[in-house]
Amino acid sequence: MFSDLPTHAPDKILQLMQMFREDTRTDKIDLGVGVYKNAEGQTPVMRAIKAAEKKLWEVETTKSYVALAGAPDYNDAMVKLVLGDAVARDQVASVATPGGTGAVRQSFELVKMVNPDATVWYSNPTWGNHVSILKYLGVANKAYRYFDAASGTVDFDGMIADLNSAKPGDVVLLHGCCHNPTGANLTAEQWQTVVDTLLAKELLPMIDVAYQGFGDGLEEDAAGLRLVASSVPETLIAASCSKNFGVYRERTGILMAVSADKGKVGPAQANLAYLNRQNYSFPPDHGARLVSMILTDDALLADWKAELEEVRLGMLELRQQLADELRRLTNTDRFDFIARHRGMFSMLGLTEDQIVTLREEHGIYAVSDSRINIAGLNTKTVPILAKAVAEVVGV
Ligand code: PLP
Ligand code: TYF
Repeated sequence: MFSDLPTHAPDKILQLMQMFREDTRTDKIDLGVGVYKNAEGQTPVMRAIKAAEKKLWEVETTKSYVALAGAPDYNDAMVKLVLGDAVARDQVASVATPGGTGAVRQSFELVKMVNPDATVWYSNPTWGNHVSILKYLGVANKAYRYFDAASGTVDFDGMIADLNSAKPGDVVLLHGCCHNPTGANLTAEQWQTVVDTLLAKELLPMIDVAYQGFGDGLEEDAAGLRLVASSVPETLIAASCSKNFGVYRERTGILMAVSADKGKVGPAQANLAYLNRQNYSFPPDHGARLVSMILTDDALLADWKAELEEVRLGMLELRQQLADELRRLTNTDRFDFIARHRGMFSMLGLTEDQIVTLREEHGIYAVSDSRINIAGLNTKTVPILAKAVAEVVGV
């Protein structure tokens, strides 16, 4: 059988990670994979996570199984963090998952199980794993217009026109905030129009939120998804703790099914737990436990929020510095959008050849679609990147 194994197209981001590791230049700059890095290039364990880990070591008396849905404390705390007061707790079914990816995957599986005729609509472009998992599961999928590369803004008319061609019961995959890879996000007004479209066309929103707190703030970043969840009959939400708690390798995420009809929550809960059981039985607990310890302890919560805010503001400063520097060097407003984008990413609008030149001649690693990770920069490397970009675009 093994001789019949197929080959698979590699993930271009993970491939780039490997190329960066193998590059022996000491002044190389990694703007590839979406992992937060501080000015020293480190991805630190957050202070509140360290403190929670220390406490957990002291108080944890067993590593026995928890529950198919994960720890109830974790589910409660995460539902509150993501949804706030937008819906009542008894309108939400939820299960802990291995990372946001586990939640994304199981939301697609739920769609496939219940409505095999549904098409999942995703933004063009989107995180590569969305499309990859949809294809792997054999779920019908289609792109909707999202990004206008020329202006660096959302092509909102195109998006709504495409969603209007969806059939009732189709699923619309939305990024809750900090769109990956473009960095271009919907305004409050545009979220409202999306809600109107979902309602008019009877579409099911599936919201992937992997960067809450990295854009405009914890509450601000959840405003769009909260509007959706409180306005439409049913919403699926996949949330990740990887970035905002910095617990990437612990695999900490949650899948929520929100229903206006409380009578639907029990069956939804049973089905989410069923999917956990089919895939891996009990979800990982360590990261989830740390997250719930932080979210339910005033001092840890305050410290986590303070550190997250430092991270967010640091990225905003780098965005402004890069936009200013590019404006000065190119003498155009072509790159002003970088300061207006939010989250870890922006797409620079360079060609694949220009990205290759950045890598080969300048040791600067960006994804081939010209996505850069803003957190891969620091105040010293921003001018280096700006100069290299100005050079490859020929000014
Ligand atoms: N969704 C998006 C848009 C992402 O960028 C990521 C990034 O890692 C994830 C989901 C899932 O992350 P994880 O599975 O590491 O929690
Ligand atoms: O987009 C990113 O860079 C992050 C990290 O297969 C990531 O979301 C990238 C690729 C991948 C898993 C995570």
